[in-house]
Amino acid sequence: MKSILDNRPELARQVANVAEVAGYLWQKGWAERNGGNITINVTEFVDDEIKGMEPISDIMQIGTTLPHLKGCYFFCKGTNKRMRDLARWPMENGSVIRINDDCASYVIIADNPVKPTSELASHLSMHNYLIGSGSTYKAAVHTHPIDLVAMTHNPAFLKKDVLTKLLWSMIPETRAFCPRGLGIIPYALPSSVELAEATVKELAEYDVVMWEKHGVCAVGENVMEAFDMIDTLSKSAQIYLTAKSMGFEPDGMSEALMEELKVAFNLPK
Ligand code: 2HA
Ligand code: ZN
Repeated sequence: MKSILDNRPELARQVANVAEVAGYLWQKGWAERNGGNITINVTEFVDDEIKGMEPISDIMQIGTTLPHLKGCYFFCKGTNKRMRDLARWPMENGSVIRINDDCASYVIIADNPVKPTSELASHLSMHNYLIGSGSTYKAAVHTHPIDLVAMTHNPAFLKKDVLTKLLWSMIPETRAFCPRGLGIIPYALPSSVELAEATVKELAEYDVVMWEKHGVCAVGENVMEAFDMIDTLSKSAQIYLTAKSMGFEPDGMSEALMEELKVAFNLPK
């Protein structure tokens, strides 16, 4: 079967990276059934032939208007599709969409009419924010890490930057590789525009945010970077949990050690 990826090695590489990360999310146990979603902005890989491609779907509404996305293209995991299937067959479990000139609707252009993720409003709102703020980030990943989601069931951890400081203090890498910390978004209905708007607000300060009692959402330069930040935070959560299950409260790195790290690595916060 003909694919939009044929003779487009760079675009194919982007989709292969999404498939690789989808496999990791499944292996981690973070992607039950159709849980989680990935979108990447592939506009820079779009040539004139792609621009001329006829839609293979009806016009569909995003649910919100996103002015910076006019004429942009995204590869999106399909709604109701399994991460573990996206890993093996990305073009059967995801699709390329084009945002229409009204900035409020889109069409699917390839390869199959797979309707994009149920969290499309959140994902596209994040991409819209990123473009509008001059960011070079191209990827958004949403997944359900067991340890991090469990932590959001404790109200004490929902106060601003309590989790950021706790997770940073478990192992130096977490502060170094997730230097903007972890934002918290109070519970909102999955797929809602309210959740999308709350997520975008937090991106001014964080690259990774928790959706209370639901999951985590990360943005990054590419899909691998977004995954790595979530993986690093999850590692810290695992260290915390392991210490607690051994029967003690982990000491955590002291404020002085954290400050030393901040200076040594020239970290932003
Ligand atoms: O796509 O994770 O939040 C399934 C979800 C919705
Ligand atoms: Zn989810």
